[in-house]
Amino acid sequence: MSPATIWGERWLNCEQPIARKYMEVACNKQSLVVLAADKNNMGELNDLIEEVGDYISALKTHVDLIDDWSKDAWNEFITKAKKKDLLIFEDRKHGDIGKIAKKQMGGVYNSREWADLITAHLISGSSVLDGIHEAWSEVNRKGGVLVLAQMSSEGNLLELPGYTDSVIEIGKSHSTCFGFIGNGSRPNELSELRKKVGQGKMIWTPGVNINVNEAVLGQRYGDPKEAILSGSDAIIVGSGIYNAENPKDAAKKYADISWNALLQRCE
Ligand code: S5P
Repeated sequence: MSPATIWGERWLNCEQPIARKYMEVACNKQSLVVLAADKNNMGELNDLIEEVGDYISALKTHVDLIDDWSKDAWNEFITKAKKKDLLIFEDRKHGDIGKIAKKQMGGVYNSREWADLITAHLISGSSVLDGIHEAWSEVNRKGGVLVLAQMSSEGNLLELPGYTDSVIEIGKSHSTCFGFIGNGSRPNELSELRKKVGQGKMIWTPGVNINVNEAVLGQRYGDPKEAILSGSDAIIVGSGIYNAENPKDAAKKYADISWNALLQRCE
């Protein structure tokens, strides 16, 4: 199915190449699944991407989780993921002032060179977005930031009155903001978020799992289908896939659920 048929105006009006790329890949693979590849070593990461890479549309990493990280091994892994047509999304959760966020895009991990997308909190204000933008520009790249507007964890302080609204206001008007992280575990909060964000930016949602009781340490889970129906454009799934008895089957299942929910949303 063509992206224009599925995404309609959002595809036609979209000015961000990365968002277009995501919408296109999602249609090709019929999947709105972003894999949270929260594994601790390169071997497991490589195995996981081989196994489920065909059923997901983006790869979310936490590069600092890896025990045996090396530049070469990482580059090889990223090359493999790109061959599977995946956007690379580093979940760095930046939050420092602009000039430091800019430097943090370099350093040992040098995420400005390989990450297409990156997360940031706006607790320090909009300069974090400018800093990240400048870091990408210096290596002749243009990436997108997913700004945390909501979180899935219980008792998170983004819920304090006014915070989410301020984040939406800044993010909506900033060209480096690709979209927002929304709380996948609470469909009503997601619908509210979509209303406020409008159609111009993406909303990607962690906190989804077919087995909602699997949440630990303050994580909260909601139903993946409900998340898409409530306005999410991508479900971020980690343990629901990599801890499954058969990760490939699990990835296929999340892909089907997400795609069918999108079709239902388009009806
Ligand atoms: O509010 C949030 C934001 C994020 S990015 N809640 C989250 O869980 N995440 C991330 O999504 C988290 O860092 C992890 O990588 C993933 C959820 O993993 P799961 O195993 O609970 O599906």
